[in-house]
Amino acid sequence: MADNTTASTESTGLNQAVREALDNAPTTHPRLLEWVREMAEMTQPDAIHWADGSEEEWNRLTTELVDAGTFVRLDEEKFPNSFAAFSDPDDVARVEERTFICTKTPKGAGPTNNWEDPAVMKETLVKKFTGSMRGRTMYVIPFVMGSLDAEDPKYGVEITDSAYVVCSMRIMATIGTPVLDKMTRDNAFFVEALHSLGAPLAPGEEDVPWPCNPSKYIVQFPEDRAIWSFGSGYGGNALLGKKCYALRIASAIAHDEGWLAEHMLILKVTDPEGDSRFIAAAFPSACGKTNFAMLEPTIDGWKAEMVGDDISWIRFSKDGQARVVNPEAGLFGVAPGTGWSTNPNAMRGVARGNTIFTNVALTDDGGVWWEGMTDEVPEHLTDWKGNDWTPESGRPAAHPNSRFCTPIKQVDILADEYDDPEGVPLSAIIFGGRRKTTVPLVSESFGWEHGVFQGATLSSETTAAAKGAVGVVRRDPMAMLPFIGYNANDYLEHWLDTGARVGEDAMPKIYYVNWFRRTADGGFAWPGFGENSRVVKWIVERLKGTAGGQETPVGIVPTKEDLDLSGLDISDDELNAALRVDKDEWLGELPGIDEWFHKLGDVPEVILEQRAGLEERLKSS
Ligand code: GTP
Ligand code: SPV
Ligand code: MN
Repeated sequence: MADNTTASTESTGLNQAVREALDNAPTTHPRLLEWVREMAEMTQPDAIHWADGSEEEWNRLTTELVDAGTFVRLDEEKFPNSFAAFSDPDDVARVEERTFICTKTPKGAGPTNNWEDPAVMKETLVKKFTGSMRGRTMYVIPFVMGSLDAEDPKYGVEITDSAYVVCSMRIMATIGTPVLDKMTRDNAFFVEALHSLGAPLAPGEEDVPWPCNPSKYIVQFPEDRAIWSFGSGYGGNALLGKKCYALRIASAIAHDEGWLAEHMLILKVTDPEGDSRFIAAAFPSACGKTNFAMLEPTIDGWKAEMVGDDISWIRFSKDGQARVVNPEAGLFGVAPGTGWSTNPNAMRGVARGNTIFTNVALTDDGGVWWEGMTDEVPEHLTDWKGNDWTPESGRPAAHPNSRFCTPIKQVDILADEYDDPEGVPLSAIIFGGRRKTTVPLVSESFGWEHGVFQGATLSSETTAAAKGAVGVVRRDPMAMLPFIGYNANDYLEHWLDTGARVGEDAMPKIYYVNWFRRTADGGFAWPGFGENSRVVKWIVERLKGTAGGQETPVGIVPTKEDLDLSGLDISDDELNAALRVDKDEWLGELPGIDEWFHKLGDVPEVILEQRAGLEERLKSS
């Protein structure tokens, strides 16, 4: 790796290829031209490529990635136009410790984010980025999150030195010429999203398949609406339209503009009468959003379709109707546990091809495999680290956070309305987490404020989606802990204010689910996946006013009789374990909630009142 700290002492001038790319830029957008030039001067790439988003470009870049050893081309029959990539073993997930919200004051970032003064952070980052693209091509990717036909299209431009990022962004967002043309015509504002692997190449130095840098910085400047990401090539760290823009920056924009940017899937449900409703659900990373969004109902007459699987932008029209948009154009889904029996819709989508897999295992015949993909385990694989693997190896073949990146249009249960620029009307919001105990299968909130309390105290066991310990219970408000781009107290206040402004009656009803509760013998109490349609049915019937439920201290919970259990193979013990609201377990939950509120420090009064109300109801129950 070249030493980029010496960059400023060497030539900082732009080479001829770069100067030509700037002079012949396919845009006249003044700020864009200025910004790209500044970033080129700082990062000193060998060349600049303006991504047009074309198929020809995809073919060229994927071929280059195969030649570089970053991609393995999969068997054309099994997975047409698809590739497997294997990351550096130290670059496999989001890095929350290295993620920063840089606002003028520490209070702007709040108690849950890492903060640094923007000027100080810029100084650090300028050093990191200086010369960081030497020996590489700088790609400029114009993109839009959500529809290009939206009233106020949310533009961004990602500058990156990773062709893997360009190919992945082409799947995850609308990119290239149509975006750039409209952005230029309207001289539109765009989020500046700078990304570098931080792995410059000295002249003649040979590249590695997955360049990255041990020193990582995932930095958001919400007040400037800007993103600087250094050192990682992986998912949420590097595909800057996704978590950095559509959640962290967008949540700050949403706070200012009166809407919500959330870590939620969007599901369309049609009941046997033919009435359709849209439901959004917030579960923390690797807690079941993609699977729930692609649910295959196991109950007669019910139909589920997908609108989105990870991110929701919820706006409120003048008549107070909540409308939700999925700003993404692709899925970046967890591979392990996604299989023909649990999520056939995802498997069919992926099998259509045009997919980038990262950190899965390779089969001997040019396919891919991961834990849970098929019931049968292959006898021999090449694991995600490139080693021989057999079932006796005693370690996972695919990394627990291995992913598939697939165009959303390949999902055959995609709802027609998925890309409606105005979004779809939202009837219910579900919060959920991964809890072995305490939290029942489903409960209905007593109202908006109680629902916001449920969201504010949402808890879940940590997963492999972020670097760090797995299985530790932590509070994850609205499944947004790693993604709130400002002060979490203000975020909760914003939820409350939005409800008050729009009016309780017009707001979606709030539910809280837990697919992950365990029985005494340690197994899952509830079978999950397609069987979650039974919970959806109860929710829809509650919305219609036709289903019963029992009032408990934590919300309205269905009894066995209120749930449609026809044809379900479940024991009484399991069902009791799934539905039970245990007073002692919940009283034991209160210290954790108090500790969390103490950490937040400035929790809205209304939420503290909800906390008191819960304790009162528990003690008098
Ligand atoms: P991110 O993409 O990280 O935001 O994750 P996600 O919330 O979309 O999670 P995903 O649907 O990919 O599921 C993650 C893991 O949870 C997979 O291993 C699934 O097999 C498992 N899972 C999903 N739904 C269920 C369920 O209903 N029951 C059980 N037991 N496991 C589930
Ligand atoms: C998550 O971690 O919630 C994801 C994957 O959806 S990533 O894009 O890496 O953030
Ligand atoms: Mn996610």
